[in-house]
Amino acid sequence: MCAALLGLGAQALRAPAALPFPYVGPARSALGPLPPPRSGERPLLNLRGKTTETLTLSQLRALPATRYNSTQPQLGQSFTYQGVPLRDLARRGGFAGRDLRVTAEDGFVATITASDYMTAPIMVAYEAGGKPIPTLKKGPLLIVFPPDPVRFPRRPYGSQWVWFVRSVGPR
Ligand SMILES: Nc1nc2c(c(=O)[nH]1)N[C@H]1C(S)=C(S)[C@@H](COP(=O)(O)O)O[C@H]1N2
Ligand SMILES: [Mo]
Repeated sequence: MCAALLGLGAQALRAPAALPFPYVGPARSALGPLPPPRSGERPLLNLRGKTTETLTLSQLRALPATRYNSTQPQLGQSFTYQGVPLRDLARRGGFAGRDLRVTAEDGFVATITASDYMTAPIMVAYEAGGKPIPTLKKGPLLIVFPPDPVRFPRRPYGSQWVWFVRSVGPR
């Protein structure tokens, strides 16, 4: 029994294996200056670093991008999502390695841990199937997890699939 308990302990304590970050498009820096917003564009994301930076869609597109297929748990629909990895947003905001707080337009708040977003390409998605994400599909911004039900099972991760995302910052 002792060995079994020790075994379980080792299992629970083992750091999860890092998943690949499938970056797409031209190499982009998370830290560099961003293009000015396009005229008429509305602000989409508040990045709460030392100061708060408000990003539009074209500015989010200028940041490092990842893209993969995943199933949105509430919609039960799969899309090829594209967005900015939380790791890159956190680097830009100067809080990489700290647990994150993600807030939504409807007041919903979730925590995403550093041990998850630093080792897996969890993203703020701005595009699904090559198009901006409509409200009915939980856009314009939503959190998307890689399609790994072992590492990111619906419980407890379902509550971290935040939709209508408004801000990302340290917890
Ligand atoms: N913006 C927003 N995102 C949200 C929520 C919410 O109320 N508002 N609920 C969360 C919770 S608690 C869960 S369990 C899932 C809901 O997905 P489900 O209905 O498929 O379980 O979305 C998460 N994302
Ligand atoms: Mo939930």
